[in-house]
Amino acid sequence: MDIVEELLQGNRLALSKAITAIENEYDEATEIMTKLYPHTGNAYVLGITGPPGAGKSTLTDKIAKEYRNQGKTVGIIAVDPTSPFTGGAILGDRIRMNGLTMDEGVFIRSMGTRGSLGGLSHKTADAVKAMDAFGKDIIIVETVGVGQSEVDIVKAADTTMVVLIPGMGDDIQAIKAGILEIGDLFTINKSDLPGADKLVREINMMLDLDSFMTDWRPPIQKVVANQGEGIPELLGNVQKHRDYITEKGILAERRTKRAKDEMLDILNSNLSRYIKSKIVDTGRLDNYVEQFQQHQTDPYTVVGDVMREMLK
Ligand SMILES: Nc1nc2c(ncn2[C@@H]2O[C@H](COP(=O)(O)OP(=O)(O)O)[C@@H](O)[C@H]2O)c(=O)[nH]1
Ligand SMILES: [Mg+2]
Repeated sequence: MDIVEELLQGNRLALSKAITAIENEYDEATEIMTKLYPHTGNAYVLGITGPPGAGKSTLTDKIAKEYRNQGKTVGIIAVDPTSPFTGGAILGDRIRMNGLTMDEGVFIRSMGTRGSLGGLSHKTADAVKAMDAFGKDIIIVETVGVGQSEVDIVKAADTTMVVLIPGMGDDIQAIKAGILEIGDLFTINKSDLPGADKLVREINMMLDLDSFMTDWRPPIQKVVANQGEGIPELLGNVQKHRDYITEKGILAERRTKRAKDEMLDILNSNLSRYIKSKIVDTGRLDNYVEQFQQHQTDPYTVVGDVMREMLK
């Protein structure tokens, strides 16, 4: 029996192998995705992002347990774009998500960059699909939210939760500016620490100024993740957002947009690979550059020629 059949029958090892193939861009990954695709589209994807140390993993653990209490199965993908080694990430998350690793209804996977950031958002999206096809009801994608690549990762989510903590000082301005547009929900974790209410007021003010505001105003919820305080309310807000985007057709819109981006993404990366194999690896690029330097030709002319050659 092949790995996809096993995965579809609920074999966890097969799911694990499929994600490893995706992560390492093994040749069979494309075939796996092709076979899995018809079985996707049933899971709901919750993105959790925020600065390092905000308590995202602690929160993910509590949220997953609450979903389990509701009888839902959960997949967790912890993406650490700063970590070149998934092994390290796994260790950290295992500690944070202790009780979950024993639960058959939860599947946890960490993904790092393995050297290059390129393609991480695409790989994350494919890992989400693998868990979706596996049959998980809810898939949580946890990622460190500081830059564009992380924002791209969160685009795979249906609902995006931004986690902030009090006492972040000036950093907060920069972080808030970047994540304001992507937050469907704002969670103020570590509300046991001073400054939580001040942070709520600040975010409220920023939301007041947001000219792109639709009729969904992101709720701002205070929680204490390590004590499990505020978690059921948080899930209530996720559900409200889910209902809202479903009723308004926004969920369908988002998924359509995602399918478009994905198609272009795959096309782009295939083209890049083709260009690398034909132009870079063969030494042609070096030859061209030499010619440019001697003013025998120019990049525009060469690219024109190369394009004609490729499209033949
Ligand atoms: N005081 C306090 N500490 C917390 C809370 N939630 C998590 N932490 C701690 O914050 C640290 C970072 O948590 P972690 O979940 O790894 O953060 P992540 O980097 O965002 O995933 C850990 O030491 C947690 O125990 C909270 O609500 N209050
Ligand atoms: Mg974490």
